Amino acid sequence: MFMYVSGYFITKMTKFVLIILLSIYIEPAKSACKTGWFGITCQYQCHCEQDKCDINGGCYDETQCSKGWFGPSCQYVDLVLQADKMEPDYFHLKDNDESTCESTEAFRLSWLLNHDLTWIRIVYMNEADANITLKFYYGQKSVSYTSMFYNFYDSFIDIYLRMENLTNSVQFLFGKRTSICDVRISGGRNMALKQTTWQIDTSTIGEYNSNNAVDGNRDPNVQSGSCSRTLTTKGHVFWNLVFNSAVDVYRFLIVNAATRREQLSNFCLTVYDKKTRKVNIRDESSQRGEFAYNVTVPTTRATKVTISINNNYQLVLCEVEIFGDKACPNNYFGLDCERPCNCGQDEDWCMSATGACSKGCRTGYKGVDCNEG
Ligand SMILES: [Ca+2]
Ligand SMILES: [Ca+2]
Repeated sequence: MFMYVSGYFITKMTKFVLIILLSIYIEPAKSACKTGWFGITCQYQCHCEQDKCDINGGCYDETQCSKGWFGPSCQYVDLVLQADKMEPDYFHLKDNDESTCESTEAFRLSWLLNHDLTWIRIVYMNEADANITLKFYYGQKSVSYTSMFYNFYDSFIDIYLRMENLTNSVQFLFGKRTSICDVRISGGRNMALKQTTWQIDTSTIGEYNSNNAVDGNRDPNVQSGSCSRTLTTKGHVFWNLVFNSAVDVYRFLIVNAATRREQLSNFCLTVYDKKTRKVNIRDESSQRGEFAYNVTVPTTRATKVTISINNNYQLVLCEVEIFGDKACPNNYFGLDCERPCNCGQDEDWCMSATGACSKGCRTGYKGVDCNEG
């Protein structure tokens, strides 16, 4: 008698269990890392709104990439938001909202810095339109590109480029009045984060460890425990970073300490590539030291980066961010080059960032990453 369960109750119980199971199933796999990080070894910084990243860096709870970030796992900096000038100044093209649009025939973005551009995304209100021309400039001079391909999707296009020289201005021409909702220009992802570092003396472990400069925290307060600092021995002081695997780099952000900023003036930045070719960039701008240094170079294959100062007492770096992308082996892409490309032809150019193919996906595959059957 006690074992009797009515049919009605069983149905209710089944429903209840089903709902529980379903809610466990649809619950996104949240990152097991500290808030603000994701990845197998928690090596990637989360760039979803409110730090709501799943284990792959995707955004849950209907959040999207934080303003200033876009692309796979929100890992790519948006240079549109870093532009010093937009003419005309279209607010809705840079508001991180794909539902707000502007009607335009043309606009132009300019930066004080020079950039090597690799990838541009344009989001349309309606169907993406093939009728678009991009013009690049360095000051008044026109800059050409060595290759470019367009990939069309329902409401956006991706344009991938290889530039001949650095550019500081891009003009978008649509041919006729067109409703555009968002424009993104990739400034790469931060490849320096959590990489292997060391500095001239290893005795400064702990509080001023060399890896404080790649901990994802730009806090310029030396006492906060997020800056690297060498000991005070006068001579050639240096800080080194080695990438886990080769990367293509084009932009550096070096955050100075808030106090005694003059110590970092006249630093030398050296980029080593596979053939130990050196690209030296010396700061000659000032003796007083800036809050932060932005340095751009044409895309350079890098395995190691050194920041050094001659004849100095100390080298303090509160954060070093190096923007670019992985130099994936042929036919692989992804944050760790872990995903095979599905390009139609093996000699296709497959983008490390998205897996997009220069001559289209292999037959039977579609989508930005050519991964949908
Ligand atoms: Ca918008
Ligand atoms: Ca730091």
